[in-house]
Amino acid sequence: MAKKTKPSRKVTRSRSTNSKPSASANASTRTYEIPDYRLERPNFAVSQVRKGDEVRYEVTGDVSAPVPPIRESKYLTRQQHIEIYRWMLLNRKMEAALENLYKQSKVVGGVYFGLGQEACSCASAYALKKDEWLGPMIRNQGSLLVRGFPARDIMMQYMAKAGSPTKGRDASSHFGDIKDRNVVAPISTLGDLIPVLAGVALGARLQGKNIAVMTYIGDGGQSTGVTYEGLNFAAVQNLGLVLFVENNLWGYSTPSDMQFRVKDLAERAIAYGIPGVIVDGTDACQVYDAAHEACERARRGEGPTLIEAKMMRMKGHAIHDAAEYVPRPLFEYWKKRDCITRFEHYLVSVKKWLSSDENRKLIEDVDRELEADRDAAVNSPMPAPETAAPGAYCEDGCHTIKPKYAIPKTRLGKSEMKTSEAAVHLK
Ligand SMILES: Cc1ncc(C[n+]2csc(CCOP(=O)(O)OP(=O)(O)O)c2C)c(N)n1
Ligand SMILES: [Mg+2]
Repeated sequence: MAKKTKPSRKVTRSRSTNSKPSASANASTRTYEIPDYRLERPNFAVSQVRKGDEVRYEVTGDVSAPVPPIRESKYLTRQQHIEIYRWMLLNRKMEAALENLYKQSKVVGGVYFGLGQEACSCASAYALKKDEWLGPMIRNQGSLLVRGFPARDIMMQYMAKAGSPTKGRDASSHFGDIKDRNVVAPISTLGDLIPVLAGVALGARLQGKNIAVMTYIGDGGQSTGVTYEGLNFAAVQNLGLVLFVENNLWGYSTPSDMQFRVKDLAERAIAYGIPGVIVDGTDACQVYDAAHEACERARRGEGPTLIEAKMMRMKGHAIHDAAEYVPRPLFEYWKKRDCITRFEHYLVSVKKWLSSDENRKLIEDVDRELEADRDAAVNSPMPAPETAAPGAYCEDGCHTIKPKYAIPKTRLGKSEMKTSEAAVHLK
């Protein structure tokens, strides 16, 4: 069951052997522990209020609590803290650049942001070794950076450029790299990455290796059936899956209080028979330490871990969504808990591992890298139309896939069908 460590929450479940009330004397009680590493436990709820035709959300509870400090990491060196901080900065600044590119009509499609979630994306992926595997979701662009994708690749992908990872065939996040960086492309169908990553761990096991594989699911996405199926499979097979449940309080416009009844999503771990842990997703040290411990379990062949990272989606679902439905006090509460500002303060003022001068240079260095990448991405060519088909299903050139465009068979010979009205003919 869940590991016994100090900062934990007890979950008690009574089991009656008989459904009649009188059987309560025979009831036995089991206690499970969910380690909760947060240094504060926010105490508020979001509820739906209807007034006539209008539906809005209200937040009740204490939103004025003081901002918690960063929890000291048990594992990270000074240099590693600074590296994670740099990834987080790059993650945020890249997304700000993408927002501008979108406003300049250079982006094809939408843009998804992980604003406020950079600590979770970057510090989690940082815990993986080079030969281990990651399956990011749309908000985990920071994880992609940590795994070695340059910001240029991500920006080119959003602009559907010829040099992007999918060579312009996809305009947002559906790309990975199964050759060098061990990154499985995100799957939009929520939860489907979980069995895929479990399968990667199983594949490694069949080759005689226990490795850690990591993926993410949101507070909304964890309600899907495939989340249960994938995690249950990993649990019974003892596969080294590290599942981050990113509880950012919203699934589109649905608050998590209307998505599930358990107090903490980490409690779900009890029902899978695996450890569940709660961390503050805005604290890079907590995220890293929990990820590291889960990866170490995975490497020892001890099976999966569910880590619930609590934080807040600081923008709408995607760029088209202004998040008007989110109560303002909630944004204000989480803005004070910004993962980058707090980590910067920790490194510069608390630990004094970065002088103000070094910090400024580091920020300038990130800006320079990003600007160079953005300019290269903007100035790179769009794909030629004839490159659309080859390589969509296999490596470029290894198979020839003949286009099957023709006039539908059923209508062949009927004089009213013009060539311009031809539809795709599937044999
Ligand atoms: C199986 C499935 N159902 C619905 C959707 C549509 N959809 C895409 S994102 C989203 C909300 C996801 O919320 P959450 O899991 O909390 O992730 P977040 O956006 O907060 O990161 C929904 C419903 C989908 N992609 N897949
Ligand atoms: Mg969510």
